[in-house]
Amino acid sequence: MTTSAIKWWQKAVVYQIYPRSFQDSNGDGIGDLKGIQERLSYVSKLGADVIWLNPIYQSPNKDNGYDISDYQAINPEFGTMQDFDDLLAAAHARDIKIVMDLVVNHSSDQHKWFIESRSSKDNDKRDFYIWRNPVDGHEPNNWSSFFSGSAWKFDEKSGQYYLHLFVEGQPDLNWKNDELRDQVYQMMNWWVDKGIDGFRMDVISMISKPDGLPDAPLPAGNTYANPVSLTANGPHVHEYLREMRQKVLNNADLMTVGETSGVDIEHAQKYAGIDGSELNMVFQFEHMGLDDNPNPALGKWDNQPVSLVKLKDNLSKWQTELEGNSWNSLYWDNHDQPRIVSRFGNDSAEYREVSAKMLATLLHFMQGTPYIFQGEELGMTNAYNLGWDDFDDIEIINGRKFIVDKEKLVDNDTMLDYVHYKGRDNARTPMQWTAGKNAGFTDGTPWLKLNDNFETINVTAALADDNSVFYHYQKLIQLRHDLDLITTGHYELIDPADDQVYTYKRIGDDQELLIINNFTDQDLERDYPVPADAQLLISNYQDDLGLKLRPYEAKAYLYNR
Ligand code: ISL
Ligand code: CA
Repeated sequence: MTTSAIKWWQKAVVYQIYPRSFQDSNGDGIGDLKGIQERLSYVSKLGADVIWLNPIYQSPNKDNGYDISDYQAINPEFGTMQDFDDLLAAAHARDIKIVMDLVVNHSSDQHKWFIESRSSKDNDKRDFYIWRNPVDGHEPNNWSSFFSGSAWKFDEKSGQYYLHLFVEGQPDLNWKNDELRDQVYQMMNWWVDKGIDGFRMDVISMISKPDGLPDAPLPAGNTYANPVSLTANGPHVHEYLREMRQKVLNNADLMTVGETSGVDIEHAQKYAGIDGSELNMVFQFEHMGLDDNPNPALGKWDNQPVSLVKLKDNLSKWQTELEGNSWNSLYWDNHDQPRIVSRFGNDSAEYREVSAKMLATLLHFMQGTPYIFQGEELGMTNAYNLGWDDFDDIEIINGRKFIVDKEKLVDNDTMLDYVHYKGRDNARTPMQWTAGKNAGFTDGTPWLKLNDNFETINVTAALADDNSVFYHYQKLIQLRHDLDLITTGHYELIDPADDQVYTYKRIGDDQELLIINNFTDQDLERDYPVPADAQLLISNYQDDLGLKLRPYEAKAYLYNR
């Protein structure tokens, strides 16, 4: 890849904001748009180029805003459309772009389309959703919802079931319907005309369902089957995205990222092809599934550490296979994942900061567009102080009902361990700004309990400490902006079978980078050839002992070839 061909979003770093938990401005305990605007200087200081906002639209909040009842209205909890316009203008004044969440695999069951659709079989919006007759008095197929139980909900009034791959309040839209697609594009263009800078597209890989909606393979002993192998990358998905590209995305210089659950390399190359026919990049999930439970009925619920060799193998595959034909997104954390330092790092007092910096270094020298989820840049950890009465996330609540109460697959305490390891609320606790009341997030009662470590881990402390995780992220962002090699270099993994250290190169015409990451709490030694005049660009220790590596040591060298 040549430097002159670099697109702005290929050199950009994205900061993801979960509005509900970022900054409350009016004391109701819920983060809001004005709160975000107050904190823009913080995002500027970090150096991020783009903010991705999780959904801020009108929503009954069955799945925290991912169930949208009006795509063109702001959820009053977050403010008004004027607040949004002000935020967008304020961000642009600081040269920060704003990417919006687009949730059009499903709507809320309170959306006017669904209210009409449900009203009768011959309503002209009936076909905007996926309705089927019962089969032998049962659900039309064996698909499970991604949030437990059947993916079908029976509607007494019309005697049919509707499909909801997520919760009941999230009926799936029928993308086969031309008028539906047209309405979605109109809505998107309305946001583009407002001047937004792009879209993050929620489960966009699932918008085209397989013909005939066949059963999914049912693991022995299970009642319902995870349909992802059938619902992801369906028969018309690329056709729909090409159409969207023509009708919306080409109308401005946007950044687009598809959240593509179930994506493989072959499909990613299409979704994110550099020919520009669909999207700019995708979020793939394979590296987030390496620590899933071996029992498919338990899915993600487990508490076992990831294998470094598998992680290397997987990330390297994505680096290699997408190079030159499509584009990666790079992420560890988001609002659906636990905190990375607690998952792949070490969140003990001794190693939290150094391992958080190691993970950052490992990811931020790769090819792709990096995403940082709020608080990741502080090394925020999982929230072990939250108990069953504190959780808000529907995935956790339904998961416990199904796995513990109904199917009795594990007991309550084991499930709690799993939730503390993997649950989505780990990411969703309020942002930790100060050591003061409610971590400076709100004057009121926070909607979700704070992580009780906010007195030590917070923005004020991070900004006052030259060696903080924050400044390490700031430096990584700066390096990406300054050094095109991080965007363009060819990726090469060193020692794939080494299960302690993750080392790779980024190779350019004249220079190369060597990135070394000790994944263990051990002192180790390696013998990579490093030229004597190599320049140390960044490290998470104060001094450099060369290839004698201390616990979680991470560093990057730059040298001429
Ligand atoms: O969160 C997951 C596992 O913990 C994923 O299965 C997730 O549900 C999937 O990646 C889709 O996520 C997106 O759509 C969901 C929403 O709940 C998530 O927050 C969103 O990121 C439904 O809209
Ligand atoms: Ca508020």
